[in-house]
Amino acid sequence: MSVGENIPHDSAVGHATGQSSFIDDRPEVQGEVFVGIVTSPVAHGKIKKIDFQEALQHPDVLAIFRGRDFHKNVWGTIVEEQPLLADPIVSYMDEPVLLIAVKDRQSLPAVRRLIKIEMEEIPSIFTIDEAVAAKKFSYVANPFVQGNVIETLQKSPHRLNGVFECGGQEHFYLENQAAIVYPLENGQLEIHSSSQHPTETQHLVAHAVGLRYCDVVSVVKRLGGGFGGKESQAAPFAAYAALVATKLKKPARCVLSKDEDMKITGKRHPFKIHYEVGFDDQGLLIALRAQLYSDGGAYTDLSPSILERAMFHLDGAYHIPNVEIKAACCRTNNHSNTAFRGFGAPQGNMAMESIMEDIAIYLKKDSFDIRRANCYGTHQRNVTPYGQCVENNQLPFLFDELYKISDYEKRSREIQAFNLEYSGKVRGLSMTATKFGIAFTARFLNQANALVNVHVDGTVQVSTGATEMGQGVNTKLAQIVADTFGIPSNMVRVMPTSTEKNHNTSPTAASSGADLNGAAVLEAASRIKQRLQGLDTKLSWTDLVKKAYLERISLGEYAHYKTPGLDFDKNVGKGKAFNYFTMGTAVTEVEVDEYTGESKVLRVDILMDIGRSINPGIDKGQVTGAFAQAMGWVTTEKLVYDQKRHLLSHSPTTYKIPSVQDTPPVLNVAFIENHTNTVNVHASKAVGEPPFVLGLSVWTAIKRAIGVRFSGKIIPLQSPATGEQILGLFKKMSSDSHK
Ligand code: MTE
Ligand code: QUE
Ligand code: MOS
Repeated sequence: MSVGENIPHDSAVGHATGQSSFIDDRPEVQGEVFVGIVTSPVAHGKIKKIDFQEALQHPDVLAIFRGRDFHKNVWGTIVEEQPLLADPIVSYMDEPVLLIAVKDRQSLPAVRRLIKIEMEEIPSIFTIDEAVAAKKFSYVANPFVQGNVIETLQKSPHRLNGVFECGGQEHFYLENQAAIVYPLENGQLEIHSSSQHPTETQHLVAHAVGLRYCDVVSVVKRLGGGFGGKESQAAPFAAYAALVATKLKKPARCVLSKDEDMKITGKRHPFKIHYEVGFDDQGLLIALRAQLYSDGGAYTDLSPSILERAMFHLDGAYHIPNVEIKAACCRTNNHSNTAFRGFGAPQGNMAMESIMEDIAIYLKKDSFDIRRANCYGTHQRNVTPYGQCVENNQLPFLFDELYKISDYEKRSREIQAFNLEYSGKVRGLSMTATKFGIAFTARFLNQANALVNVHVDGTVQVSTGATEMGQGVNTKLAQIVADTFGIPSNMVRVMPTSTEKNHNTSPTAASSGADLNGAAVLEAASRIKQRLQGLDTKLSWTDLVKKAYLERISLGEYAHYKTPGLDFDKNVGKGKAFNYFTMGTAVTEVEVDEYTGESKVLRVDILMDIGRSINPGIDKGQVTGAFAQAMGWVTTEKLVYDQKRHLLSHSPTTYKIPSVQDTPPVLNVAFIENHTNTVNVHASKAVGEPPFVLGLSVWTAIKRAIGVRFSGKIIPLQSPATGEQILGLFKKMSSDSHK
């Protein structure tokens, strides 16, 4: 019981009624100050002079700080190289440069106008092409190689090559970056922030103001969405508040506006992928050679791990006998790009799905047949480019089953008929798939710890390093504990995440929050249960707990979990990188208007293997949410900059995320039965990121729809497929075909 039930999200009522408390909902305490940020006016330059004397005279201003005021003005999750406040070199437009401590945040615009920054500009690099030409890389990965690519490419009956580009994406969480820091006794600090990684926040704050880790407590109650954007990049804002709190010995609050957040923080990595693919008459892949470039922006951040995950997911759901994948991360003068749901996998997978459509057009076959033929096998053709065997492979079944339940064949014929009848509109149908590797590819992160306290009234408090950002991890953890004890899940409270209770935690990321913390919680709760089983088992739960207390039996437990068996070695590019794979297929039908370029999603069918779900209702929400988010990425969410690299699309009026009107009128989500994933807690599978990749079917369906008018021609569609791009393609391709 409890595990597998559709228990409502533990914040469902709170969110719907507005009672859930986020960082900026915390009541202002006496003496509290607000921390405003002043940012760079150029994308690349040297600060010659900052004059803030006049600003200091403003009655609301308490102090102004520069980078040099930090104990240590440098941070970085993988490489320590990024200044907290740029000083003297700024490396991207709107990079934070100064902090203003004010009594009232309303004064900030007036104060900012009193500050003069003199810059000496330095030439900038904004695009992947410019960075590649200048050999500006923040990271070059060791390639993945299998078989003999050069020889097999040469011998392939058919070859295609091309360049595929996809754009970035703004996280658009509803709660912007936010932190409040309270100074305690003896210089200690208590941080409350909206972070996916409380431990990184604790560590960075300690470095920034010169404290030991034991003098900093970092608390996260919940996030109003993170999506990867608050994994590494939440920490600097806590450091800003910590600096002010330490210097002024007052509580300090740093909360960004949407515009500021969109301009300052990093986004999904744009990618440019060059490829050459060889295949036979049936469309079976023989060889693939690919070179991936990502735009990491000005600093390294998590880019190396994101680039690697793109390499790991370039294969998508398809077996490639001979393959060579090279990859590099470009250093540019853009905001430092960061984790975003999928973590590079969508970008890699997208290139492959694009190739699948191209092969289909080239061979004049249905792209479903090409995909199905290339799909990883269950006993053969099941080794990935990095040498890991695809075990428990459900992909062939997922393809065939969705083909049936989505009525693919019949609808395909109907769409052909529709497209023959001229209406100024064309329709496309396309099925894509994902095989999402679950585990942090950085092995040390695959660990978690949990604390379970049973109180004498029988209620339970649970604490882990997992952060609740809407994905429902707290509800799942409560279910696991309730299930272990055989009690209703409302007797279990998941407490705010705090580094005081759970130390050295990993970020809640890589979709493994519930996996890792769930396993640790299960272990802790099981040990308590074992101790209770020594007592009279006929007693009710509460009487049993009371008796255990009187018998002086410990009712608390702490446990640690690490994922066994991971051994990927990046020096040779081989090994077991993932604990298992979450798999799924999706088929999308779109309609594209030839005269406006507008695209509409008519119907979506999704079929996934998420193992034995701990909470199918929450998981369904994850699937539909991720799909919609991906749909935005591949259609309307375009980041636009001016020549100086000001972000022009810095608010919801100019940056178009999917709205309720864009929701597909038919959106069917189904899960297959699979109880065999015994390598994970309760045989469940992670669900947070994998369905994002399925949103690619919207893009491939658009690509197919455009292709209707240009029979046999490969459609060089890039992502996002905005109306502008689609219209441009129709125009260009029709004028080309008249030449
Ligand atoms: N769902 C909601 N509602 N809000 C979020 O911020 N983040 C996603 C996903 N689902 C997110 C979400 C990302 S990027 C990840 S890695 C996972 O949730 C993290 O949570 P989990 O590991 O507990 O699934
Ligand atoms: C998936 C992820 C992450 C990852 C690898 C994945 C992730 C993350 C890191 C990471 C890597 C190196 C570090 C570090 C973190 O790797 O979220 O602190 O030094 O943070 O496959 O989601
Ligand atoms: Mo998710 S991008 O791994 O935070």
